[in-house]
Amino acid sequence: MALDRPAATTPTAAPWWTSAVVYQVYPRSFADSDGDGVGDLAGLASRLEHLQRLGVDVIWLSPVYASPQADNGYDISDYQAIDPSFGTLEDFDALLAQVHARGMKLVMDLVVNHTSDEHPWFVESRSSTDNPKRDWYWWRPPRAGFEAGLPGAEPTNWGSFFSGPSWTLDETTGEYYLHLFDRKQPDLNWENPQVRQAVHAMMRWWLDRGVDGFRMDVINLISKDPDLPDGSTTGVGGLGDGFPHVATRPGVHDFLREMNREVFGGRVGEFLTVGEMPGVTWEQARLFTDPARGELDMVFQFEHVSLDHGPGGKFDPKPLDLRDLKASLGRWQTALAEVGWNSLYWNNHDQPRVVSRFGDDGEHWRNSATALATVLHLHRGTPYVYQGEELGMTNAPFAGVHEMRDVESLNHYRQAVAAGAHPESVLRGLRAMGRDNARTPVQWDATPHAGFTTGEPWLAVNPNHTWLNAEAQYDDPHSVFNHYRALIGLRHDLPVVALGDFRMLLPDHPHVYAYERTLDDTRLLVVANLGGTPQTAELDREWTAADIVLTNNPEQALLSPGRVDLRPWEALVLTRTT
Ligand code: TEU
Repeated sequence: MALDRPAATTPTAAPWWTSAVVYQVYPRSFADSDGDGVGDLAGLASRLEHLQRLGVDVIWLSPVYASPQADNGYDISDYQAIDPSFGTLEDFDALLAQVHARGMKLVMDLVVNHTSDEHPWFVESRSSTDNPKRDWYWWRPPRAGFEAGLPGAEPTNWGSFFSGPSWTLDETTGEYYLHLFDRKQPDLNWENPQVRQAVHAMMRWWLDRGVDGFRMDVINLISKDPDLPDGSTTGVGGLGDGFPHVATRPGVHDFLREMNREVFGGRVGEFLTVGEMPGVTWEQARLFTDPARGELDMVFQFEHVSLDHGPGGKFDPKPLDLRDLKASLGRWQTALAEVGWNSLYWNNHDQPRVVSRFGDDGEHWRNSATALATVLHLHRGTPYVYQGEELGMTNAPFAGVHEMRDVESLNHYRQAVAAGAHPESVLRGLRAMGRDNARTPVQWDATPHAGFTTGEPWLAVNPNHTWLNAEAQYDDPHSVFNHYRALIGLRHDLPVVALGDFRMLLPDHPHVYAYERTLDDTRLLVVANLGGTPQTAELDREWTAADIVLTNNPEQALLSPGRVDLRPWEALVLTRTT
């Protein structure tokens, strides 16, 4: 991250990542080189041509560190070693050299809100109450008046993101330790300067190795209220909501500024930092991404990917109202227009596949995938493409919970059924919103296991890989893959895409998403029918004579003075000079 940022954001002085596109690799499911059914670094290296052809600039590599894999690598037991399932440090260095040789960058996934319970730091910390590393984690005695191990004895009533209490009793010392996620992911105590210094040293070690930055896992959760107060009992099973006491507290800003000074200070280079921040508001994001504050380049916010969460939460989905989506994304465009910067995403390894979620993975699969991509990519911000999204990969047809692997889904299923929910209704929520949907192997070709592995894949390949795969799309000018290539090309070639002002149009139209981008005398119009029935959109008459920059429909656009008639899932990009 360049700390001495330029004053203006004109095309010449804008940070490099304003015109960059990031591609997320979830290595476990990307490409397997040794036939063990799990993706690995050599497999990724063998597929770099795919990424170069797509035109992306940066690879965000989900964790490949040593890990017991309780949460598929988001539970780290050695930050400076590669898990044998992914390869070796030599494999990593070879991959990084190839990525750089191709003119791309690579950022690591920094998971430092918590470690694995098998990390030596935690093994030491749990060994005794007076161990020097005891205060590297959150330990507390049973709640006064309660017997250790019995319900209610947990130090707070907080629930875990992964179901159940967020405290686990450790028999060795008779105290509880905090884990906001799985019990195998104990939370680090960032109030302890020794913890921060150890994290900074590790980050510098990776930068010295040549990496180009970090995606920071739940980084807004690292500052807890040291009084550890109970949450309001609103959670499932009487578990309180600890979120207000651990999320986006003021201390996070101090920790990030310190991290910047200690890790990036004095370094010359083009770095990228993006903080994943569940629950962050646009007001808070302005502070985190204000270049003058030296904290982060951008954040991942969750407002737009929570709009279809029903009364029962994520696994109780409800239909998306496009007007809500436009209001949300429009709010973030306005909020970060003058100060800060947006990340732009539909997908990642935690979200269901957008073409199944917000599009139509049946009759209008291709057009809905390309329309959604067009709408997202031409906003102001840095787009993130999640592996397989560029192919239009869909949710998978899980027959039952036995085919799922994700700790969040499996814990939710157990807890919900134990609480009396009908298994089929719980499965419906998991099939629609479960994270395994994003983790089925990338579909490279129509061969068995889609060319992902020669062995038995750790998670079943989607049966639709027989027609939905990269090989089938490379040479099809109308494929999802080539539409993504075109969108990425527009960001590289047109300054108005990277730096133009944003203005939402037709905010109340229930099916059409339309907006304008303006830079100097150049205007760009994006207008898309995000639905399965024909729609008409009123446009300024000047757009009648505009040039068509991109469309996802090979048929002649139905442009007439003051309006455009859009076929189902038709997206149109027009440009003109004023
Ligand atoms: O996810 C943080 C987070 O908010 C999760 O609760 C996730 O968004 C949720 O599953 C959506 O319902 C990060 C990582 O991206 C995720 O893969 C890890 O499991 C989690 O942190 C713990 O490291």
